[in-house]
Formats: sequence, structure tokens, C-alpha cells
Amino acid sequence: MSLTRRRFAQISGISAGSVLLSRFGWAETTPDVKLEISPFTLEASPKHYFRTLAYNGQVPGPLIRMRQGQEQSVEIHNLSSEPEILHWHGLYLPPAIDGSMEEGTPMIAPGGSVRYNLTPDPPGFRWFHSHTHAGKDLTRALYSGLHGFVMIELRENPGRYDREIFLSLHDWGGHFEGNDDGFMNPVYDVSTINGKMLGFGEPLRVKQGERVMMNVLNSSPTEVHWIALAGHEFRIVALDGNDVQQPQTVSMLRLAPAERVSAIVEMNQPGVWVLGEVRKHVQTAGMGVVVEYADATGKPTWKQPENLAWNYQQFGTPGGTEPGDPAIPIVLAFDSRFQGHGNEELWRINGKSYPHTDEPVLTAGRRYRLIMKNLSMDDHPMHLHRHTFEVRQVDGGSEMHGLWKDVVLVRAKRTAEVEFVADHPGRTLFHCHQQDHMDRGFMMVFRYA
Ligand SMILES: [Cu+2]
Repeated sequence: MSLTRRRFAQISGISAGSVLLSRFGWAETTPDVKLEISPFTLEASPKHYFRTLAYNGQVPGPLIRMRQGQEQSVEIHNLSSEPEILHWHGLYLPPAIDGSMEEGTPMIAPGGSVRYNLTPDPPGFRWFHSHTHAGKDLTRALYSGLHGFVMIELRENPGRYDREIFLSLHDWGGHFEGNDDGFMNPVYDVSTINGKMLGFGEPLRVKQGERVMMNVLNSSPTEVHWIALAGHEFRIVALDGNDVQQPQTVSMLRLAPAERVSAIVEMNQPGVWVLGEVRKHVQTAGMGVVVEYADATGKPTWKQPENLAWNYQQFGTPGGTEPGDPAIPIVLAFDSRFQGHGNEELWRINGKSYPHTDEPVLTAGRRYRLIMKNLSMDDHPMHLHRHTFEVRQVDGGSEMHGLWKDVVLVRAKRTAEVEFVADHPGRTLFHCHQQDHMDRGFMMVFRYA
């Protein structure tokens, strides 16, 4: 498959000077980051294989470490049979390379490649993933193996831990199943951590006395996950890669799709343990990994945590805004319209589905408050591209500040309010991160004046 001149013009036109096609031999130096999208068969266990797509022949994709502010050259090759696009989730990148066709990033044609430079910012635990449409094909887009970790390091590393572990939660073998109301929802055969079912991956080998930083990503296309490590507690220091104002010690993590939790675990209970999904049927479907202390033997032990609570508010500080520029409110009501029995619902923001949703116009430098009213019966992980927002209110609770995220789970029949400063001009996608919902219109674009 060869790229036409026209295709080259399409790609090279997106960001004058910064994008080159390696196929033509013009990008002669080796890129700092090279990603190859290709078909891959995942062995979740010797009995569970999934035909999928992967970055560089592994699931999750490679861990990419970058230094904040240090420009990186990136080359992406699409060796799959469909157009692809790679989104850098949580980074402040121009729309031409952020990785969203709704913002204007070009798709990478089958057999094609793209090269550009990016400046990593902000520091913290980010990730990258496919941002295509899946529709009824529950092997594509976020359903696939196309996801990987990015760690953007500060110039000075505070070194609060002895080592880092990266874990990705994912669900496989999805198919639509109708519920009593006739709504169609994805359900899954198998769940994994770092692509393996419980008992089939390498154990996480730890030593007594170690302080392990666990960076956990929920890369699931649609599922919220609850995670515990038997015998241990998590000291949560960052959410979505951003340090929290009030670190908390908890026995269980809740991660909505696309959310990240960074937690320090003190390894002070020698033994062989299970880190896994708290809900029994999901752990049985494979979501777990064995944690093994040096010199410990025996069967992995699981203990159901007692306190099943998760509340964003505990990580912030109660109270309102500091005096200054008041936030401009943008009210967004979420609901769905039923499309008839056996069909999925169409998702709406203020009564409209993408591509017909409103395009609010932002003024650079101003502060905005998204007032999200979830009128539906589902929880929605809402994601804002290219910006970080501050969670100001959840579930009708009191005002808070100090919790910075890029995804917030807006619960069914509840509200959530977040604020952000419009400081990254360019088209900015805002959407539900649940793949079947975004495929069904749950997206909108903010424009800058
Ligand atoms: Cu949703």
C-alpha cells in the first residue's frame, strides 16, 4: 500500500513544518518515540485469546517516559487495515496532534505514518490511546489493545518511593446485551490487568519495607472498576496524574474509564496476595494480579475490603473560590433518547447529539465552570481534552477546591461542576469516555474566540 501525494499533502498540511512522512525518507533521524499500530493476538490466559490491535506488539503498549518541556519527536505507523488516530490523554497539545478528528487531527491512513514533535506538559501520569469510532464492532477503538502509559517527569524527581509499577485495567470480548428496558449495553467475557488474567501473568515481586508507587489506569472501554490489594492499604497521592491536596489512605480504589490513580503502598505484610477487582464476578473473569513478597510461598490470598466508599471530596479542600475572576457558567444537561427496541440510545448534551451539539466559544484567559446535570440513569466519565479542570462540586455536595483532573465521573441523576481556565487555544473536545456513549453522540467541541 503506498501513500499518494494527496494523502501526504493532507497530513503535512496540518501543522506547517512539524509533520513529516517517514515513508518518503525525509524524516531521517530516529524519532524519540516510535509507535507501530498492528494486529496482535493477546493471550490473556492459555484458554483466552483475543484478536486485537496493539502498539509495538504489546498490551498495554510501551511505557513512554518524557521530561516536562523537553521536545520529543514522535513517529506513528499504522500497519492496520483501518484509519487510526492516537490521542495523548491529559497532555496540553495543539489540536493538530492532540489526536481527535473532531478537533481536526488527521487520521493516519492504513499503511500510512505520521511524524511530529510534541512538548510534554503537564508533568504526571498520562496515557495514550486510539480515538476512533467503534460502533457495533466491539474489537475496535477503546475496546482494542491500543492503549499505553505516559509518565511525564518533573525536572526534579521528589523520590517519595522506592519503585514504580504501572497497571492497566481492561475488559475484553465485548458484546451488546439488551437489558429489561431494551437498552443495549456492552458486557465482557474476560477482564485483565496488564493484558493477563489473574494467575496467568508474572506476579508483582516486592520486598518487605519497600514503598511502591502504583500507577493504575482504567483503560476499559466502558466499565468502572474497583481495586483492592489484600492485606494492604493505598496512600493516594495523585488522581489523573495530578497531586491531590489531601492525600488519603484507603483500602480500595474506584476508577472510572480513563481515570488514573497513583498510590503508594508500603510493603509491610509479607505473603502472597491478590491485587484485584473487588466485585467477585469481575475478579473471576480475570481482573487481578498476584503480589508476591521475596521468599514468600503459598497460594495467593484475597480479602474483601470492608469500606466500599469512594468520594472525590475527600481529596480536595472544602470551600469556595478565591476572590478574583468569577467563572463563566456553561450548563450542560445529559440525557438519552431511546432509538427503539434492540437499539442503543442516542446520547445528548442539551438535547443535541454530536455532530449537532453546540460549540460554546471560549475567550482565552477566562475561567469557565461546566455545570453538568446528568439526567440519565447511567454514570458518565466526562473528559475534557487539552486542559486540566478543578473539581468544584460533586453529587450536590458543598463547594470544594484543590482536586485537579481531566476525567470526572458524573453519577446517574446527579450533578458535577468543574472549572478550568481557557489557556490552550484551539478546538477542544469534551465527551463521555464510555466508547458506546461517545459513538452515540455524547461529544461536543469548545471553540476559542
Ligand atoms: Cu457516558
